[in-house]
Amino acid sequence: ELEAWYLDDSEDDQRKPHRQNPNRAVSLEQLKTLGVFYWKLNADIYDSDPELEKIRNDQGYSYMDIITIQKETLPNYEEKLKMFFDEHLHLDDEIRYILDGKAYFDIRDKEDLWIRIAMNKGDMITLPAGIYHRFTVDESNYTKAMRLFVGEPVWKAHNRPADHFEIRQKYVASL
Ligand code: KMT
Ligand code: NI
Repeated sequence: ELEAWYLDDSEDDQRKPHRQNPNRAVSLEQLKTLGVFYWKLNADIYDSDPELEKIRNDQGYSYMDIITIQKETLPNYEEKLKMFFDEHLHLDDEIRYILDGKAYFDIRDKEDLWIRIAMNKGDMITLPAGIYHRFTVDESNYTKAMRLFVGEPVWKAHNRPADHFEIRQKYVASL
């Protein structure tokens, strides 16, 4: 299952787990209260997976592409990683399905504390529009992810502070 925990406050390499000692685990139930949803799928058959098809139909995830995040294949790798790790929000849900490798999504909880979500092969997640978050690869430096979107994708990230957006206020009110 999905594992999540509260981050420590060290400035050390973002790719490290940054668990507190002792670890402060966060459950799927807690993530749900923040509007984060999760599915576990068989990434070996993503090309022809009826379960994925059903989710895409039910949720209206009409758009999809695949991004491979590794130094050798992603143009401007370092720059992009830096951008992904800047705290930001989007005006739409961020939907990601890990097809291979690993990654971390960090999200803010209701008290504005960082929660780290460890994503492994087969993990699919939705971050709600308006939630502050960031992304990083882990120490394996490799992840292949499907990006899904309702309709035409809008990748624009609004770095914090972005509290004036209506979607942000709507999200905060939903908590
Ligand atoms: C984002 O907006 O945080 C991202 O697109 C993260 C990288 S995609 C796996
Ligand atoms: Ni994002």
